[in-house]
Amino acid sequence: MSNNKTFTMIKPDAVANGHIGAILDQIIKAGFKINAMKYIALTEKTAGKFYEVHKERPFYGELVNFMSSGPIVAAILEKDNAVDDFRKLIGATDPSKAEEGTIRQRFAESIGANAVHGSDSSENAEIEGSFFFSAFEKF
Ligand code: 3AN
Repeated sequence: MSNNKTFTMIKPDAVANGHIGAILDQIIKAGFKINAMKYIALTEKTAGKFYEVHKERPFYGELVNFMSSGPIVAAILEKDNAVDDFRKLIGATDPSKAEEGTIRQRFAESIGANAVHGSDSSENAEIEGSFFFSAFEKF
């Protein structure tokens, strides 16, 4: 599978804290093109479905509650080596361990409220992007 797309969400904490613009600016300046984007709120049901792979993890309930607590920005991003380059740009899951200058180091509050999501493989990027966007919404 080609590795030129990834999927991201700007999470409710970063939206509530006014960081949408700064985060998008950092993403675009890092060379990512926006292939699809929407400002939307997940319900508990849709968040639960999106994070179904984490169902058995102890933080699943907390994660679903948090991700349905306010609006998010969902987007498909395009760039060579998109998945790995985006994971580098956002930094470690735990913002206290994220490298200086990464999106999570700059904008995240905690391991749960960690500002952004980034797909962990091209296969998951495709699944996650299709969860939010139809063919008519991708450019
Ligand atoms: P990443 O998003 O960096 O791939 P994963 O896949 O391990 O991290 O976890 C998915 C999401 O679950 C994270 N983005 C974070 O919001 C949440 N999460 C991960 N670990 C914890 C934890 N220990 N406590 C609360 N939430 C967590």
